[in-house]
Amino acid sequence: MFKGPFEESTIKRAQEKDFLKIHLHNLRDFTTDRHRTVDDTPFGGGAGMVMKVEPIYKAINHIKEEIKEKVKVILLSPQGKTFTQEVAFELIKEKNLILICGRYEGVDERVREHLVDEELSIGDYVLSGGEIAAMVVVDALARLIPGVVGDERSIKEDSFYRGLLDYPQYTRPAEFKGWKVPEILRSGNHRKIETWRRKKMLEKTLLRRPDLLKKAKLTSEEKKWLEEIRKKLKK
Ligand code: 4HQ
Repeated sequence: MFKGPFEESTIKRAQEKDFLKIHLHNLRDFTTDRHRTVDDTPFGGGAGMVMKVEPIYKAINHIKEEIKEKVKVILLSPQGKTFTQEVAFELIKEKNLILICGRYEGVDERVREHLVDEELSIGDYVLSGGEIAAMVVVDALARLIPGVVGDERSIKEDSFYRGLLDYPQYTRPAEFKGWKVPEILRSGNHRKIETWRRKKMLEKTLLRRPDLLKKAKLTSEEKKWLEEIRKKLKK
């Protein structure tokens, strides 16, 4: 599952430049029975299967013994704290991460109680397994490593870097089927363009994700603009 996504684009580049090393481990390699069983029926009954604690314990120990460095153990699950850009900026400070990907209906609670440092969810929906969630986390982190994304500016200008949505972007042609690019962007007046963009970020965030504004770090000028935009929209 990991092969394709890890061999493309940002993650590929990060690995080639030796900024990132990804090691994949199959939990079945940490079993001892003939069928290499990683799941079992739940105590107390009920539908579905539960990931066993022992293979996960052995896998984590194996990795920890191998790297002999500080490592943060993360479980991907819908019960976790939501993985946001803010969490990404925290996680990128870590030297090593173990991302545990579960299948079936979940993992034995003792994994959370004794083996995991942090439980993360990539969003409120149910995936078939933690693998795609782990890939999402790896991708978001890889592009934060200095030197991986060519232009450092693009990280700072990212949507969410400042907790706001992006401003609208356009490229050539200046007119297509009568649909015009805003005149200001073609004016060459960089001060005015900058102001227009900052106001558009506020407007878009207010309209689509007002929840983000509570946390966004705004300058006093931006707070003033935001009030103006609020008034304008009420009319
Ligand atoms: N799953 N964010 C169930 C997720 C998920 C999510 C992973 C499905 C774990 C057992 N993981 N397995 N959302 O839905 O991270």
